[in-house]
Amino acid sequence: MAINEPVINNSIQPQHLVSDITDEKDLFVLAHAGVPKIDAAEWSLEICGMVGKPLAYSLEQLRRLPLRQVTSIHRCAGNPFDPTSSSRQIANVTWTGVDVRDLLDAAGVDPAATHLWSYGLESGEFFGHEVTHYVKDVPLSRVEQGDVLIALSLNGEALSLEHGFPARLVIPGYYGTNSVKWICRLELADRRPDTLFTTQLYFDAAEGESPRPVWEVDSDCMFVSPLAGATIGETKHRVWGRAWSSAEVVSVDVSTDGGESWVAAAVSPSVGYAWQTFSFDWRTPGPGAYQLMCRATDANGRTQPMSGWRNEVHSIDVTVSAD
Ligand SMILES: Nc1nc2c(c(=O)[nH]1)N[C@H]1C(S)=C(S)[C@@H](COP(=O)(O)O)O[C@H]1N2
Ligand SMILES: [Mo]
Repeated sequence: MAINEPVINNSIQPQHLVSDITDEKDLFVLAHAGVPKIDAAEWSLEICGMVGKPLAYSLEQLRRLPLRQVTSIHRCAGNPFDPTSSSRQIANVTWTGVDVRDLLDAAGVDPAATHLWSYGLESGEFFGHEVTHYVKDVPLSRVEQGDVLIALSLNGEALSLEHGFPARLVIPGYYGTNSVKWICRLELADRRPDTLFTTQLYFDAAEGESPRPVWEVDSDCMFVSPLAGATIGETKHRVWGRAWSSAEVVSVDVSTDGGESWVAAAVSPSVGYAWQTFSFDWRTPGPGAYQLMCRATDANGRTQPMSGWRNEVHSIDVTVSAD
């Protein structure tokens, strides 16, 4: 039997950020140990661990529960072996599903539980590591805030197999790595699980800091127009892009001189967990080569490093032509 292997298709282009909601065909796909085969009729979601009453739901049972819709950024953290490399795989999509809070209420969570462990169905191999279930965790306090979903659909359509059919976890505001696809088990516990994707990978430290789980999305932004390498003819050009973070983005600063000076761009209001749009009318100073940069700051005061981390400042080179 062939071993399941990683599926990594994360070539997000700025053009994919033009539409407010990312089309499924433009979405990245990540599957560390490959895409499993699923029999929906056999599938169930088990809720176990530190609960009063362990439960199991079939797909039909889940579909009959109250469903809610959440539009959220969907952000891959990039290569788990290398958080210092820039990665900007971002999308903005609408999920429909059951709030995990409702499922946990039905099961009766032990007050001593602190973490929710989630299991994907698949097994396979990830760069020499054997994977039996893709396991992640989230603090129970995040689940209790609401909008953590067992999602059944993406942009109004039933989930496709590669995006997690029949059901996946979605944790708005958290990196995509936490949103476990092909979910089969939710387990309540009073600690973090010690597994490959929780305490070995996706547990990283910026220089001088102690390791922390890759949970909340860092502040970040990206130019959509102009494109890197573009030649601009106009004397006035509308520079724009998308900005996002786990908290509201309160400002985006733009530099047109390689980071020497910065001006505040206009930023659209924050709506739920969706990305925000920034824009800036650039009066070009004259023909020549320019380096444009953008830098977002969120309501918690977190801004972007200039280099050396997954959310480093986005920088593009453009040319202003003579005519
Ligand atoms: N079961 C399972 N869930 C998973 C993964 C995985 O490998 N297995 N990859 C994660 C990562 S790293 C990301 S970025 C998102 C990607 O979701 P998508 O492929 O639907 O865009 O799924 C997450 N959920
Ligand atoms: Mo990812």
